[in-house]
Amino acid sequence: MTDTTTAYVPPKVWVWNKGSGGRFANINRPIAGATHENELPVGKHPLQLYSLGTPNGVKVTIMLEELLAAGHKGAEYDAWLIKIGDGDQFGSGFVAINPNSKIPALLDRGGAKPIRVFETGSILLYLADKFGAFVPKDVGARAECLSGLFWQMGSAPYLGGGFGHFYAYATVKIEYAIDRFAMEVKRQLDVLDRRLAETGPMSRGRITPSPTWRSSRGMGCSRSTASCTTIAASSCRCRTTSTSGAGRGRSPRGRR
Ligand SMILES: N[C@@H](CCC(=O)N[C@@H](CS)C(=O)NCC(=O)O)C(=O)O
Repeated sequence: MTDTTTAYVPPKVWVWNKGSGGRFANINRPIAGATHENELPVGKHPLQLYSLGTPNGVKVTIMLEELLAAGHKGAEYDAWLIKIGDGDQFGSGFVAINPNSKIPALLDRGGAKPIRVFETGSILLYLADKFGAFVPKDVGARAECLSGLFWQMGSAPYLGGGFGHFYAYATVKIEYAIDRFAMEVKRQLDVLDRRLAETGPMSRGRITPSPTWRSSRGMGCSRSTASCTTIAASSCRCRTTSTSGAGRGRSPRGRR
């Protein structure tokens, strides 16, 4: 293993080094809040989805499509593209819906007052509650379903994202960081594989429905299979759905 321990001494107090480079250096900063004024577009449906076809973004799109496929007409939505590479997530309108400036974010305008929802796990649960769908009522089955959801939330975005960052985006390839994240991502995928081995067979990219952790593969996601497979466990009943942009042909309007 390369010895990287002598090259860098961490400072006692970290300061923001704008010149650190990396693919997202131009949009990343250590403070929250909007960087510019920008109103978000609003369509004709109560549900407004602001997102992008990333592994995190597609989770909510899949859930909405599954709700529609299950006959929940109220799940019709307008999908709006948030180009994170261009910094759209730091516009004032988006930050008002998600103060954490990450896609996806949802605005439900169906009630007396608009309800904002951010964090994919929270959005999935909100939709499940709103439509009384996909999360089992039985206390044991519900616990199992939510355990799968929270496991996924705690693992996939951070570990998958961390792996992707150090493996693909970092300007310096740090063997220790790549090894650490690769090992954890592999272990998480093994958790998922073992669970899927218990819950049902998989054929041609589709998981046969099983009581909990229903899942799918091949969702048209542009990132690694690892991330796609992992995030799929978040939606408790998924069938294969092709997704590109923020929504699969469901008013996927770009803003520019
Ligand atoms: N914990 C968040 C993670 C969302 C997330 O990391 N989104 C990424 C895209 S996959 C993003 O918006 N990145 C923009 C940025 O970091 O500025 C969730 O589950 O919603």
